[in-house]
Amino acid sequence: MKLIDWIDLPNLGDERGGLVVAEASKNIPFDIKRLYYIFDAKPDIPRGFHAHKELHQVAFCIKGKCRMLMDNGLEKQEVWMDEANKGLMIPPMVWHEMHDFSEDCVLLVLASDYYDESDYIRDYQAFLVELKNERV
Ligand code: T46
Repeated sequence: MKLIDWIDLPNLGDERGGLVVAEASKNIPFDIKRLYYIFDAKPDIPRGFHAHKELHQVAFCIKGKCRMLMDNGLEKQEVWMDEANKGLMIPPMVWHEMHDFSEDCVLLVLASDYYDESDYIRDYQAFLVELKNERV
């Protein structure tokens, strides 16, 4: 699977403004059980720094911009998120970090399951060990 995998949703907007639609199991490749959004993040305070064991997510930067670092243990890539209709897939077992939030940034995340802290791996060394165990 590609480390950077975007979902491009059409902008159905017109002269009145933009409109983007996400539909579970249609243009979003999982059943959406939760959404959350991050706003008023501080430009110099990064967030994330974890991987999920099972959770599938897709993140849309619906206003402003931020930089997302994605790391599958073999490869790291960084992308700018700054288009409201482009969602970045965050699959299980990808370490991700969000940096350089613009002051107006709003990051909307659709998730395949309810919040469960036991699904998080928040220690980078533990993440690498878990990946190694998966590969044997
Ligand atoms: C992710 C990235 C992109 C809840 O109680 N319920 C929730 O649904 C969420 C998302 C968070 N929380 C609690 C857990 C922490 O006590 O809210 C607090 C802040 O969460 P966290 O430090 O994990 O926030 P981020 O910005 O580092 O990560 C978040 C998501 O948690 C995470 O799943 O992939 O955004």
